[in-house]
Amino acid sequence: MANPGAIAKAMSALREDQLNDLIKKAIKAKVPADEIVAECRAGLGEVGERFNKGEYFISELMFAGEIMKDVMATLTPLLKKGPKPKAKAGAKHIVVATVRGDIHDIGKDIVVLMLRGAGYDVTDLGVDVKPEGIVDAVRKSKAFMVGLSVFLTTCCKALQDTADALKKAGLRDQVNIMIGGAAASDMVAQRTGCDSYGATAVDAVTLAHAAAK
Ligand code: B12
Repeated sequence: MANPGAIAKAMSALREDQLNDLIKKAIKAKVPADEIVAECRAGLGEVGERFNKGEYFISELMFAGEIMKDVMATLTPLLKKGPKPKAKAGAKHIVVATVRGDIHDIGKDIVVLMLRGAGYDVTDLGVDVKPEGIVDAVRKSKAFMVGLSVFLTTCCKALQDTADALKKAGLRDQVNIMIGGAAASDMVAQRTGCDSYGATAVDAVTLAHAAAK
C-alpha cells in the first residue's frame, strides 16, 4: 500500500470521493483486493467508535454502509480472481446467515463470496434469519457447516438458540457452526454452543477446510 492508513482514514471521515480515488490508485498499483477491504474495515471500525462516542449518528452509520457496498461492487470481481484453495471432495454445502434481529450483511456477503470462490456450495439465507430458517436450510441441503454473522451483542442469544434448534432437530452432530462479525469472538462461540470463531472471510474458508470431512 503506497500510503498506509489513508484508505481507512478516508473511510472513517466518510470522504467518499477521496476514498474512491485512493481505491482506484491502489487497484492500479496492484494492491491485493483483500488488503483494500481490510483497510476499509479498519475505517468502518472507527466509524463505529465515533458512533459510540456520539460524534456520528445513525445517518452516518447508514452512509458508511452505503459507501462500503459501493466499494464492494468494485472489489468483488477482483476478490473473485484471487488465488483460492479448493474445497475437499465430499463436504460441499454450507449455510450462511446473519442471525435473527441483525441486519448487517456486508461482511457476510464477503464470507459467502470467498466460500463460493473456494469451491463450496453456499445457501445464503440473508439477514435477520430465525433459527428455524437455518434448521430448514441445513435439512434440505445436508450442509456440513453453518456460518453465522452477528454484529449486535444483543443478538448473541440467537446464536445459542440456533445451536439449540439444530440440536433439537437432530442435526447438530452433522454440522459444524462457525461464527463471525463484530459481536463474535472465541468466547462467544464457546458460550453459545457454537464450534469456532473467525475474524475474517479468509478465516471462514480456513475453518470450512478444517471442518470438511
Ligand atoms: C455499516 C454498519 C451498519 C449499517 C449496516 C449496513 C449493512 N448493509 O450491513 C447499518 C446502518 C444498517 C447499521 C445499523 C445498526 N448498527 Co451497525 N455498524 C456498521 C459498522 C460501522 C460496519 C459493519 C461493516 O459492514 N463492516 C465491514 C465488513 C467488511 O467487515 P465485517 O462486517 O467485520 O465482516 C468481516 C468479518 O467480521 C468476517 N465475518 C463476518 N461475518 C462472518 C461470519 C463468519 C462465519 C466468519 C467466520 C467471519 C465473518 O468476515 C468479514 C470480511 O472479512 C459496524 C462497526 C464495526 N466495527 O463493525 C457497526 C455496528 C456493528 N453497528 C452497531 C449498532 C449499534 C447498530 C444499530 C443498533 C444502530 C441503531 N441505533 O439503529 C443498528 C442495528 C440494525 C440491526 N437490527 O441490525 C454497533 C454494534 C454494537 C454492539 N456491541 O452491539 C457497531 C459495532 C458500531 C459500534 N457502535 O461500535 N450498522
